[in-house]
Amino acid sequence: MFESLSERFSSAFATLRGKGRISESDIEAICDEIRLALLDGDVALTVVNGFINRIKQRSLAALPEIRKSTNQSQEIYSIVNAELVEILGGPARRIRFAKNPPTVIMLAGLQGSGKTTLAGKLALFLKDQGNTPLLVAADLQRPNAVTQLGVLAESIGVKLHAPQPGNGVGDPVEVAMSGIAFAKSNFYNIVIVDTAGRLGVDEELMTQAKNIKAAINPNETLFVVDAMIGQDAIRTAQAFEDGVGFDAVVLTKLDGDAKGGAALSIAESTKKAILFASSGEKLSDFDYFYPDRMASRILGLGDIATLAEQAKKAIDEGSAKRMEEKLISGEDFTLEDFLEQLQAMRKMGSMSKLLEMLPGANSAAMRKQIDAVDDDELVRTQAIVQSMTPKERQNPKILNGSRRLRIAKGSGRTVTEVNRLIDRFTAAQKMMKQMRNGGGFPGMPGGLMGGLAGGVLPGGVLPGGGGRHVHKKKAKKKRR
Ligand SMILES: Nc1nc2c(ncn2[C@@H]2O[C@H](COP(=O)(O)OP(=O)(O)O)[C@@H](O)[C@H]2O)c(=O)[nH]1
Ligand SMILES: [Mg+2]
Repeated sequence: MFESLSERFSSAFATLRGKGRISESDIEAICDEIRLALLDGDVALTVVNGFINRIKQRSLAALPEIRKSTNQSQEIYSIVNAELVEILGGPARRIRFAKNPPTVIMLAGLQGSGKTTLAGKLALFLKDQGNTPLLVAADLQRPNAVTQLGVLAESIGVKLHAPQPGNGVGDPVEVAMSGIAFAKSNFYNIVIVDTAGRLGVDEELMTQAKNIKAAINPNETLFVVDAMIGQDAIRTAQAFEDGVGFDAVVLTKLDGDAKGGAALSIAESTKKAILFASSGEKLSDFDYFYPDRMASRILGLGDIATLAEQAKKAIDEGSAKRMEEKLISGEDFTLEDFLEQLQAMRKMGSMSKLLEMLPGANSAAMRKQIDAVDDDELVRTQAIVQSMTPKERQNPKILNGSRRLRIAKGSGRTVTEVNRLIDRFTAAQKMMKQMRNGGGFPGMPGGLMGGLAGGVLPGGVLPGGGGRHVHKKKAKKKRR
């Protein structure tokens, strides 16, 4: 998502950067370009118009000040970024927990929008934070809806409250209410109520959701919407607001290749916060929604904050510290470290998703690398490194022909693959040295970047090799 949008923002700003001194007509020109990019990206017309007007007004009003700046395009960039964060909902909002537990969260939305999946993701997310969630299956419309939630609940070790089998269809309002009573008497501190959806907005669906809501009075009613449905998202949101009423939005399927217009227009058009973002079919593809990080991605700056957080989760503190000390002391990055980083990366999830968070991920060159990433490569690479002796991992220089042949046999790979890995590792090692001198990505465990570069990127090495380098190189290329 956002690839084409982000590419167009980048190129619009590249033109502006080339100007040096910025005039009123330059501001008009970039506003026109952004306007077209947003409309092509399926952002709602009213949202686009408001956005462009604010940018134009702010930029023109600040023009005398901007002209004094040594980096005038950067000033405009900051205004666009601030307005982008604003239409994405401003400061991130968090769940409002009930003063007296349980906190009741109800999910509403069209069929297929991702409610049931979200119920599981949310339960896991809250459980990991030390809560005791209860999942309530109040979707009695489809026969296997209860089973679907039951399977999810079991896989994450969360209790499911569902109608007793054999009781006929059952009443969703009753199931929801008995779920809350069950949570109270058994000390579950959060109740997540999954409800039924239809393919389109219809009267009966709205009434049912409204009745459930009236009966259980949730602390948060979340409208779940598939970001792939584009302009329809706004109409659907309006219908749910009128028919049921909701407190916040959850965007799902942000991993899709849609243009992303819904994500951009929904907060602005509903005036509700986007609380969570769902970005894949796996239960871990889920997080709070951060307007500033999303804006950064759209502007082509990547999402280093999320990447660093995920890295922190996957890499244990001791190993991160050891890596840092190594970087500082100038000690060599060994295959042993490399293996450790690869294992951590596997814990972090899909490689292409991780790489998409890097600055410049939507540039043509990076896109090509990301598209060529093969997640199984990580597994193969790991097998090769594991077939080396500890001595070889510490000192790859001793890897002569016969050792390489033995490793290839041991890991079931070819000698060519072993050679390629060693070449990549050497390149990664070099990159680590560069990072030591260049500062690297702020907040990123250093070794991880080495792992990324040597382990999975088909081209071998990331562009630039360190935080500052990336920007410099990109800027240079674009100006030509
Ligand atoms: N790619 C992707 N698929 C998702 C996401 N969330 C849900 N899905 C898929 O969308 C389909 C419908 O999801 P489901 O939770 O059953 O929707 P519900 O009808 O609203 O309960 C399922 O195949 C899910 O695996 C997401 O964030 N990304
Ligand atoms: Mg469902």
